[in-house]
Amino acid sequence: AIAPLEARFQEKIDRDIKIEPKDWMPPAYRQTLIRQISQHAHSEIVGMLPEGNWITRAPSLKRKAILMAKVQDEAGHGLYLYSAAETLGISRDEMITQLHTGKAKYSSIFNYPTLSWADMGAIGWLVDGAAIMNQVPLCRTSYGPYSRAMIRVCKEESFHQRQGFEILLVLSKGTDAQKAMCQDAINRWWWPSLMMFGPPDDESPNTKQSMQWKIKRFTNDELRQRFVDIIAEQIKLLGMTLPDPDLRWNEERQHYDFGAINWDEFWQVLKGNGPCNQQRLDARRKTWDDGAWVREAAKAYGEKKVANMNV
Ligand code: FAQ
Repeated sequence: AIAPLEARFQEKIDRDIKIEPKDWMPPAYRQTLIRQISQHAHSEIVGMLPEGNWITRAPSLKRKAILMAKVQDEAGHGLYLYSAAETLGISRDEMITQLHTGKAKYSSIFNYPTLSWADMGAIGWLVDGAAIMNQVPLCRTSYGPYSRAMIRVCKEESFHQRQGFEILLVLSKGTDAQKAMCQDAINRWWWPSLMMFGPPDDESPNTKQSMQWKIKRFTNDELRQRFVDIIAEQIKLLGMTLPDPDLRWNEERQHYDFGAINWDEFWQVLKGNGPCNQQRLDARRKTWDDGAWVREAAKAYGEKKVANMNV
């Protein structure tokens, strides 16, 4: 007797009525959301590591304060997203175990190293830029708690992107060494940021169903193209270039054409073979183990409080 329920569910989706935690939903819809939201949460948390690497080496007090605030925002995003996923019936412990055992994915982009200060600019501009392109439509995703979490996340990401672009703008007007550092960071982050949108549509097993359920509002390739179109214009303001000889405006399509993405590299990174996969997971596991005493203390305190109330 699940068919009428499914039909009513799809009708709600088609009418753009949000699905809320206590509403009936197909088990596969729930599982897809748990997968996507938890992976999104893990990305925010693992995403703190590449930038955390530069907090102690930021070139000025102002830059350090801004970078610390940005990395803290990412922790906040991770926490909203874990909370949104918990409304679907999975516990936070379970999600964290999935991350630490390598069962759950997180964004491929965070498996690349941050080699210079200019990388903080390139991450803000390109990585947060790609994140916004993907997440603004998620403010209209069909699951209520996820869509509401996205609104604040997107506001903060917009600030992150502006600060990244400004870092690069300053470097692009600096000494020859600073200009070279700026170009080098753009060269290294460009292709991995295009991979953030996921595999091409014809190799994306989840897109079709997720579009029908309005979990995703645009396909991977649609969002990637929009991103290329915007960045190909913004790069001109920096007086830098994108590392793609095939990038050119296509008058007929009214879009930029761009070169082939190295999908072998993408699938290798997903399998755990990127430059920093091991380092990132080790760092997360170590932080979890080092924090055991805090969890124990909080639990003991909670138990004491309950015991006192019973007196
Ligand atoms: N990395 O069938 P599809 C941020 C997996 S932003 C790793 O197309 P789907 C902010 C995919 O999970 C980054 N894995 O999948 C920040 C699936 O595997 P599974 C996070 C990827 O879900 C900025 C398989 O490949 N943003 O953190 C990637 O329909 C700066 C097949 O793919 C989000 O998570 C990838 N790039 O579409 C923080 C946004 N792409 O699970 C710090 C929400 C695909 O079946 C600093 N997520 N895979 O084993 C989404 O919009 C979607 O999940 C996509 C993938 C578009 C990422």
